[in-house]
Amino acid sequence: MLTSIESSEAATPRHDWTRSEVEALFDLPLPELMFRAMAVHRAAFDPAEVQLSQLLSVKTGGCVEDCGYCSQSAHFDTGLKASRLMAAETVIADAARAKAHGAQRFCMGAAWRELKDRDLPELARMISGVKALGLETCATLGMLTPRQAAELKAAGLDFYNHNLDTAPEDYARVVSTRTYDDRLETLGHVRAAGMSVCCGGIVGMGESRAHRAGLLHALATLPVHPESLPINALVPIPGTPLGDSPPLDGLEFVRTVAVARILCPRSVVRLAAGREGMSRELQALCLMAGANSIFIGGKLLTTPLPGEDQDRALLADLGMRAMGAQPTGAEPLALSA
Ligand code: SAM
Ligand code: DTB
Ligand code: SF4
Repeated sequence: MLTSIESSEAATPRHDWTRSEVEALFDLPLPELMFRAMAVHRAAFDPAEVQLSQLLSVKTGGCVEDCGYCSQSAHFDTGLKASRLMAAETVIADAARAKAHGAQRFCMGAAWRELKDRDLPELARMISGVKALGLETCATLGMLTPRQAAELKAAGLDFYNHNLDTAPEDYARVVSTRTYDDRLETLGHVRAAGMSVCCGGIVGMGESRAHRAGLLHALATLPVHPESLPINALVPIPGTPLGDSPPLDGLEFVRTVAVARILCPRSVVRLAAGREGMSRELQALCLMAGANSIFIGGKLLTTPLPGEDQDRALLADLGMRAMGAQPTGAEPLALSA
């Protein structure tokens, strides 16, 4: 039985959370935090379902931004080879393979500070081709103008990923070449164009618990909660300023997921980067705490994910299935063979 607090928590998403309320959630005994997150999760979603996305880096490396976690920044020597924007046909062929392997959404990422108009025609072909396969489309291409956002929407883009990464007061430690307000401005253009928002952040960058609370507070007090909310665990990249960050304790990561679930009860919370470094048991705790999306396909943008066989075995062992797939009882596998 849910108490009235937990059921109302799920029924009416709030946008007026205070920082101290968010910090108090982080400070709850873990069993209490998990119970509340699980109750909220069940009120809006089937907890046996997980949304499956696949990423492709359609333009890799050489980025002018200095995000201290990123393998693709031209400011740091990470040994990554830069490449130009891929041809639409190549991307569409990759998306078709992703769909055949069980992906529901295909996300195209580019190492750009901002989208340039000259690249829009190729991107529009890419997006409409991926959409025509019957996949949900997502892109992450840096800052957008209102007109560019409208053109991407017209091409068939369903989601735009643009992360806030950390708390507002921690942002300058992580990135110096843009501001939090720059990020919020693009998110506003994405909303105004009628696209869904994918927005989250990274933990394990040496930030404090107060900063993790500040990130989630910023996300939960947006005018509309992001439809997708990725929580990335830093994948440490040698050569980047944050590459030597001390790893975040797994239970603190679970707390972060649980708090995100409670704050944004209707959002799909994604267990995003860093899954490769996590045990099956830690991933299971995150999925129980309210994460209900993962990236699949063996690779994020430039860093590895668990292999398809490992993901299939994990979901089968947990009795979980792809979002929207029929429960079969006999075969609870989410990924196609
Ligand atoms: N250039 C675009 C931008 O920054 O918005 C899109 C690509 S960028 C790689 C997408 C997101 O990936 C970043 O906002 C960040 O949250 C995440 N990310 C990048 N490098 C990461 C790393 N090493 N570990 C975890 N997350 C990372
Ligand atoms: C998000 O929040 N995580 C994904 C997606 N949005 C674009 C990217 C993770 C990138 C991890 C580092 C890499 O593979 O380069
Ligand atoms: Fe560029 Fe995005 Fe990497 Fe920042 S996170 S350096 S904007 S590719």
